[in-house]
Amino acid sequence: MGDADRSRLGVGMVGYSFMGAAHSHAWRTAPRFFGLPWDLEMRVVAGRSADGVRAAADRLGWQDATTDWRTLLDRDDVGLVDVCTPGDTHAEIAIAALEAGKHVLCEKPLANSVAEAERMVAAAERAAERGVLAMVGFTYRRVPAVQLARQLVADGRLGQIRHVRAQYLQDWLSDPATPLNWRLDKEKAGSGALGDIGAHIVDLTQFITGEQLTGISGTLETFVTERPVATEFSGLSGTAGTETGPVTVDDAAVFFGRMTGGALATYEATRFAAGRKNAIRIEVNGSGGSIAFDFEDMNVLHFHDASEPAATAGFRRIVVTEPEHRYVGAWWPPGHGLGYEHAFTHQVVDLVEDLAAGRQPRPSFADGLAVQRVLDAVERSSQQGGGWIALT
Ligand code: SOE
Repeated sequence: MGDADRSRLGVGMVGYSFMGAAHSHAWRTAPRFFGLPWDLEMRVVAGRSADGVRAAADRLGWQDATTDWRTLLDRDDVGLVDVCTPGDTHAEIAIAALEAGKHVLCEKPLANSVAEAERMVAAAERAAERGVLAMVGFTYRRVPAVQLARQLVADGRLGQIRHVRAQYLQDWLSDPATPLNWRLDKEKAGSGALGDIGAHIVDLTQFITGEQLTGISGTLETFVTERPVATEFSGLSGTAGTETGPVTVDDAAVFFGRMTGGALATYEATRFAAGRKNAIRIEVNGSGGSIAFDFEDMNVLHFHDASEPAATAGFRRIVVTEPEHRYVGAWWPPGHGLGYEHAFTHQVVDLVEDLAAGRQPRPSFADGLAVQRVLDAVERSSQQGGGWIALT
């Protein structure tokens, strides 16, 4: 096929802050390292401030900037809308984009409520009948060591899964002087640590084990209920003003559940784990062995094979940087590791390959809804003092 015959996918992105920057990097980088079936065009970025969005377009590599995301829907040169806004606008933008015939990539968690997520799934199902497809961005699935963990489970190397242990530990809120931002506002974010980072470990544990949670019991806590209002905020830090305002979400979530195969699963999501920066720790114990992953050492997977002789058995540290490992061959020579941003690039690669093949990308909006149901169950359980909430 000659270059002139290659299809092009024009992308329009909504939001240009932390996630917008990570997604922009991925749209720019994916075609440069991976042989994609389609050419990508970074057409337009939308945001609320005219100056801010124009500066972001120039900095992040977008051709046009607009303050009205709805204009993306009328553009013939935009085939996909990438939603990088806070959760309160996901449903509105994603549903409108799907109805306008645009593929959608939507940041996690899918929505701020189960009702919104259900409407998004219904819109995605209607769109899929016309070949218009939607994906939710649980990016950590695309870390090569996570892919290897899933492969080991799928290959039966862990046998019957008995324990799933998951933590997502950050500390960027442990200082009470850290100012408020939208992630601490229930109206905008839906929930706190639960939806922001707990959603990731719910998705990861279900992805790695191939099992679903069947019920949950949990509790939420807000340690610091009042914080300074920010005069400006960028990424996860900002400048504190003199006024204060309420924190309306949880600071930490602790919950446990049962999985379809009978395993017990425990979860801890907090932004108050002093010294832990982005520690996503997943351990799975089965009748045949165990795997352990920590995102703070993200190029490594620990694997214990219980069939090895007892005298020499034990966790092996596998450095997941070989060309045999998923995605790795497109990057550097063996041993030269990957980082946070690579998972976003892999997400674009998988998405574009699926779109070009007319395949439903995963995680789908239905997968996002399944996670949303778990988040909702944890909130309800916490309100009832930790009571058991069945999920299936
Ligand atoms: C903040 O806790 C945050 O940026 C999350 O919103 C992201 O999903 C995670 O990748 C890193 O931490």
